Amino acid sequence: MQRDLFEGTDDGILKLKDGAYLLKAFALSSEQEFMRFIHSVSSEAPFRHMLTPGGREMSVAMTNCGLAGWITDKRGYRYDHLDPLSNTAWPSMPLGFSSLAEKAAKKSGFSSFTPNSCLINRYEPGAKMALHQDKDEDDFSQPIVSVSLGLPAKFLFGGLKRSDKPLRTQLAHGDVVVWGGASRLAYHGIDKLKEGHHELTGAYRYNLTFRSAKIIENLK
Ligand code: MD3
Ligand code: FE
Repeated sequence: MQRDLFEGTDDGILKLKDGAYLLKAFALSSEQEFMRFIHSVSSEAPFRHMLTPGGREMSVAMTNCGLAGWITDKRGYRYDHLDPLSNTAWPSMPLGFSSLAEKAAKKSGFSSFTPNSCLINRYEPGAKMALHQDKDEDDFSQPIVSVSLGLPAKFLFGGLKRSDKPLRTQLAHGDVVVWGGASRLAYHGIDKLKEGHHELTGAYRYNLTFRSAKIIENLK
């Protein structure tokens, strides 16, 4: 059992590392709402394979909701309040989802998390995300909260340097992880997704990351 690799807390919260807390199955009771929400967001702002600044197509398909959305193209990585596919605002973030993320953050000791952006990643078999840091936000005192749905994936959790040997753990359907404090700028990635079938998501894994992008003051 992976459980005994990690330090437990009284609340069913597992501490992965300083600042990183796993709330096993925390989103399970909202799985239907999450899937309905993903389908409604992607009917307005479709999943797409964005280009890295180096010109390579990402294997993970992405969309966003909220005041700001994370995008990448040849001009770089950034947040924008418009979907570049439609030049209109991203779909809004339902209150129920930001409140689940806020609740998870609070349980992990981050009492004033106010996400204004949610990146939705869709993995098909073979899709992966190379080791990277999330550093396009303005305020690293705010955590990022992730919700995993569907097929399980192997998560790589490294240190503050790319060369730090990553810890490996599985992220399963319904798992919520809060990444803040000393873990906020840790390198992380997802191994190539294995084929499988999940009763709710079929051949896919979805990951939602709730973020405080603080883009508002940057908007023209
Ligand atoms: C650790 N997503 O969207 S979620 C991403 O499963 C991203 O799709 C992965 O990395 C996914 O940027 C991993 C877990 C995660 C998210 C943000 C983090 C771990 C993190 C930020 C800092 C440290
Ligand atoms: Fe990331």
